[in-house]
Amino acid sequence: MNSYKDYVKWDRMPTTWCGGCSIGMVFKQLTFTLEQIQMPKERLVVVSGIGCSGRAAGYFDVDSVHTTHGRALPVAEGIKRANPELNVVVFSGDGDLTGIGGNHLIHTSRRDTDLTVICINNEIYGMTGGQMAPTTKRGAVTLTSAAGNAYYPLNLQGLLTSVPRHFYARSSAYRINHLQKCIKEGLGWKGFAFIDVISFCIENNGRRLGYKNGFEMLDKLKADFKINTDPSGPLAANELGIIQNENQKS
Ligand SMILES: Cc1ncc(C[n+]2csc(CCOP(=O)(O)OP(=O)(O)O)c2C)c(N)n1
Ligand SMILES: [Mg+2]
Repeated sequence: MNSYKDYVKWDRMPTTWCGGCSIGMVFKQLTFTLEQIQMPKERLVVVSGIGCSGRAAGYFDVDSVHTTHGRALPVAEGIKRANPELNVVVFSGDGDLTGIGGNHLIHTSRRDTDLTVICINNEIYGMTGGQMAPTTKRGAVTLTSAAGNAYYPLNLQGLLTSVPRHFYARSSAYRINHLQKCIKEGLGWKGFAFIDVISFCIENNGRRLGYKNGFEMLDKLKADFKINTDPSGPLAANELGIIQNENQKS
């Protein structure tokens, strides 16, 4: 029997993540889920890109790769294609996966490669100081949008569900049971499973937006998002849930 603790490299603790950061919360839920399904350690590979979220690869006590910025998906796809027996989990940030790695996201999802992607969507380039990302809300003040972000954020749900066969889940760092369910179903999905985890960054984004601490940001996630257990169409902006389609026809 593996405990969730067996999936963690304890000699690397504490992590580099700031106090009150949501990345550690999601990291922990992933380890809990691995324990629940008794994922064999030798069958699991974790791949990350660069960024605070990307540090996760180094904290899992399984084979892992900390790739260059934006390149987690092609590396993960290579691993999966070389050894289809492996469960390949990509754990990375919104900037990494949807910004610099955005082209890979389009094509890896289109190829329906059997990967489970956990995207820590804190709506910012956190590690580098808080530059606006493709996920940053319109009007949000960031390091690089002092007058408010002039652009629309990327519609991740729309992008990922434009592939006929798809698995897109939106959860949050606050709804931990729902997050575990999404991760579990994503791991069980044969194909490209993308879990968009609405998260936050207090140090390089939240304070600029007027939050005092991580708890206030977590509380905001609680207030803003509701779980839809049986969505009949696309998730509304304030909804968490799973959108999946087995249909392979174009
Ligand atoms: C090719 C390249 N470009 C830019 C950078 C600088 N860089 C490092 S982390 C990062 C942003 C990461 O943002 P995100 O993926 O959202 O992760 P977070 O830190 O928010 O968890 C950037 C732009 C880099 N390391 N390599
Ligand atoms: Mg980010």
